Amino acid sequence: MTLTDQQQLDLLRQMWLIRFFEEAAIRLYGEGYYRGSTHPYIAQEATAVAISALLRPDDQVLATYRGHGAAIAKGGDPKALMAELLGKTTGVCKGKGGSMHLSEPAIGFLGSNAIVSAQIPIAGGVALSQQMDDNGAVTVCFFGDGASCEGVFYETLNMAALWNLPLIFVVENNEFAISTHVSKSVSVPDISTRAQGFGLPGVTVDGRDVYAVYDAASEAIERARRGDGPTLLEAKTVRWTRHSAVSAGGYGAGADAERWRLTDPIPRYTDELLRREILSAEMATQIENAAKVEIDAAVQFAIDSPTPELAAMYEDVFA
Ligand SMILES: Cc1ncc(C[n+]2csc(CCOP(=O)(O)OP(=O)(O)O)c2C)c(N)n1
Repeated sequence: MTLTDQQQLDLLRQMWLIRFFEEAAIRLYGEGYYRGSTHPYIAQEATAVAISALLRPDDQVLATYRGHGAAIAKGGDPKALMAELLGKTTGVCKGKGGSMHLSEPAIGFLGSNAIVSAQIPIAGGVALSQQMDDNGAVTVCFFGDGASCEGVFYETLNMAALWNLPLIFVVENNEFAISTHVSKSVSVPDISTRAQGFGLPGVTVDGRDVYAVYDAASEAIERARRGDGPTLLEAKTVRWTRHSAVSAGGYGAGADAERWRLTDPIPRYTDELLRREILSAEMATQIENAAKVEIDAAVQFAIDSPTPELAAMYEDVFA
């Protein structure tokens, strides 16, 4: 599959939407608009947008608590997502999920999950149901380098390989699990090589490179749609910000600033679009400004939306 010029421009728009959404989420948290926490997807935008560009509406995505970007990339409405963070009735889960429990089945975003690696076996079950429905739909499961050290990851790799499930495991290696560097927790240089032990293809790409992610994901998704089974795709990136709005971990203020700048996927992708003459400098500014306006409107919408009535606590609860 190849991307049209319009699709390539749209990916830039989505990356800016995610970047501004995350910056607003951090700011609003700091200003006391919501509690819990928030885990920024800043600097990882290229991975979610490139993969989602290949997905159908009925393909399913599962993500971690760092899942705002995956939700937006799958077509989530920033207004309803921001309202969810703020616990408002207009949120995707009527304000009961919050930042770490976003879910919008109607667009194929089954959910983000606060428990490290918990979404991986769930994704195995989702892919199994797609296989039984035999409709060519696939499941994409995002998780981190830390999650790739959990037992359920290996159990799911094994069963998914055994049953040829239409599942794409996407490990976003952002070098850190809170404050533990990947060199202290993972025994191999490339997490993707762990696929070999399960007889699966494993591929490592630069997760900050839209085209590299797109090409690798394209192969993995086509393989899954053909019924040839899962792939482990590793997207290498760098976490810029603290682990979350409330926790420590990661870099101290100002440290590695140059590295952050060099690895920012947005200017990198912008430069590539300019080089390919798909984008002009003027269009680049327009796309960035329009995304800013859209996120500002989402913030205002979320702030202005009502909080749930107490009685709503008993709605949508199953036993
Ligand atoms: C089962 C479980 N253990 C521990 C935690 C606490 N915890 C939250 S995030 C995190 C780090 C996970 O790192 P990684 O999988 O690399 O993803 P990242 O946060 O870098 O995206 C930990 C240990 C948790 N939420 N769930």
